[in-house]
Amino acid sequence: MELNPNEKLNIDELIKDLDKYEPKRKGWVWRKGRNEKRVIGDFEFLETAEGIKNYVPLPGSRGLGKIDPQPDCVITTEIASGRFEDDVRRMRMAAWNGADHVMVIRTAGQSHYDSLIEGTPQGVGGITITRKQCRATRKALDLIEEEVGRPINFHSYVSGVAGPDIAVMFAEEGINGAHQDPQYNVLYRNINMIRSFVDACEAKTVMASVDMLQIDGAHNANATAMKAWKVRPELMVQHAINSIFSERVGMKAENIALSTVPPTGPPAPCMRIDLPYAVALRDFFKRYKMRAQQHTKYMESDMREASVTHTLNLMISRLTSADIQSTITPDEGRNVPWHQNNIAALQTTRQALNGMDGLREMLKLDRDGILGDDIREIKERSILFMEEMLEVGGYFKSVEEGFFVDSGEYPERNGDGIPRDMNDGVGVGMIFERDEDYFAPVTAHYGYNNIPSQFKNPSDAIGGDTLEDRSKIIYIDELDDFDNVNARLEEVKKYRNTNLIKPEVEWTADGVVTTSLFLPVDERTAEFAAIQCGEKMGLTDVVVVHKQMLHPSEGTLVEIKGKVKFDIDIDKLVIPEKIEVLTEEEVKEKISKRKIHVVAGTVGNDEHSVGLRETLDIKHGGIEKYGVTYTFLGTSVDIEKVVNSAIETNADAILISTIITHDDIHMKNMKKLAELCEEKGIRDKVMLIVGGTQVTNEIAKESKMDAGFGRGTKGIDVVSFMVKHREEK
Ligand code: Z98
Repeated sequence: MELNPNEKLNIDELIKDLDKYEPKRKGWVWRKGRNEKRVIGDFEFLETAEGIKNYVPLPGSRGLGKIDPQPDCVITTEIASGRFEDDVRRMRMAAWNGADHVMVIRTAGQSHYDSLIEGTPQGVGGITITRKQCRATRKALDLIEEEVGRPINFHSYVSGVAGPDIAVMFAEEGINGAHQDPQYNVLYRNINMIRSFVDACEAKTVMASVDMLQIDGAHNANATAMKAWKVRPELMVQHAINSIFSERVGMKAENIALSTVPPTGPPAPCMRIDLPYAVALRDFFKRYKMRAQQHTKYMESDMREASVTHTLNLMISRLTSADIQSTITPDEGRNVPWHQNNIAALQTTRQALNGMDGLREMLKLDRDGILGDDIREIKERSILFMEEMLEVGGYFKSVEEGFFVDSGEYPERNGDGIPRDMNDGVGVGMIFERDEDYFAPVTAHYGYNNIPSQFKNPSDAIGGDTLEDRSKIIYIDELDDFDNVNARLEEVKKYRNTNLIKPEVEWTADGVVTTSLFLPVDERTAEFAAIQCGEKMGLTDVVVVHKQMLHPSEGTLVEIKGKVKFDIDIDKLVIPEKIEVLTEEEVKEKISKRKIHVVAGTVGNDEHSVGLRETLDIKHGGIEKYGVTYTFLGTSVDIEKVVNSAIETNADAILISTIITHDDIHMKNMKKLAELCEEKGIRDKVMLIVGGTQVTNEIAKESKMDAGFGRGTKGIDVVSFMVKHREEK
């Protein structure tokens, strides 16, 4: 199976023969060619990696040769809509938009399952992580990485009471990275702390055996604390505990990444709080990788606000460093992320990182002033925190005493931390000391193992374990007759590779659309009025996803989402032929060799000249920019005058503009122009071009013109036509 950019990912093919599929490789991959200067287009970049084969360039790159410099760090996107069969399509779009780390959030509650789940049940707020889902997703990513020409890291979470089981399955299925941090289980999932740390030893050993990258969970304190900026010292402590613990268990330092999030966001003076924290972290944890996650705590549903906060976060990454730049979709506060918002976050990231390329070479952080003072203070507070932990008897005791996620800035304490009892929590009492003759015939295994002397490797006893001999993996397909991928695909059969489509935000044919409305009333009234507007527009399931009061009584902006009931039959669409436009360079070169002169004016009784001027003048990228000269006759010009002027100036083209369409006057004027040119014997020599808001190429041609241009036309479109048409003639 191979991907063709002009064809959709074939989901049926993807899920076929999954029982036999083997991942192409294991282990984490960084971008290639970091720390090299690189010339891309007209510019030299200081902080890029090797480019990719297939990509969607940033919108602004149109005037910059459509370059797409890939920043030097791995870029993450989180995709987990609940249906893996839809997510793989989004992953493909994300890869084309610069993502090479795909994180799949787990379905709500999976942490509490004490074993693996099989099949592909639909997830809630995430994906049910199962072998089949992992295998299908890895298979899709294996194809997508071929298509873009860069490896893609697949990532999920090794947490909950089945942590070690998940780790083994991930190792078998070629998952490249995972969050693993026993403190996460203890604090946020109330899993017994001894169980959690013992499980972590096993899980980390398995992850290490296949070089998976580990990301910790310290940032969750940030997200949970009442005042996120107050937990900076504690965050350092949590990072330290998991990192050192992981190394002791056997992970390589280079496979350990800290999950760092700038703790706060505007309108707080966030750079002054977040930057010292970021620097202190990098000072303390030099041996490890930095995964810069984006701040989400002080964000609601405003996409613009989220993008600005993200951009400030990206500036911190550029002023310090980031090995992985994680992106959170700007619509997190309103719904489960949608296709376009994953892409928006990736574009914000590439745009900001490209724009700030080399910033560090020009600006030096001033450690002598307030920055240095704050860095020192954070470090001192975190060391004192650790000292107190030792005083009370260690990590477990300090958790029991509620040291963590307290809203006071250490050493201040507000007594609102998350205390957990060492003898309580999920899975309590489930840790047993190994017997003297304990023997587990597996290679990636933590701790005591009484390996019989005849075996070099413990797994020799069974002729290799599942990590060494894949044929021993038991692949279980769907177990639920109703909740499975085949049933879901059947439901949307009508829309899969047929002529029917529906708008979509996350799942095939979900029918969801959004609309923005400004309503000249207060916020509460606007909210309900907007729902009614949506219903009157024919939408169902209308929900307000964002509202912003612009003034208490003058008005409110509301965004609603709703579903459309209709389908679009693409076979019945009338799509005019696409006109290929030459590049600016091609056009300039051809005109420099053979000039073009144009006579232009608005004709009849038409006084609207703005569009025509935009098409002519250099200021707005009009045809003058490409070397075309013109005689502008003004507005409401008589057709005869236009033709005479063309004869006098020996023009190559006549460009008329006509906005008024009353009584088809625009078409009459076109015909009149063509006929007069014929009469005067210049029709073969001059190109006749018409522009206007109601003009289409078809109308123009019917009216004896050579070409017509409507709304949105740029100078390059017109000039490109003239150059090509002249050559054809
Ligand atoms: C992120 N989406 O950083 P459940 N383990 C750790 C975690 O940080 C998380 C989980 C497990 C954000 C934050 N983090 C979410 C260390 C979640 C998730 O229990 O299956 O939800 O585990 O990627």
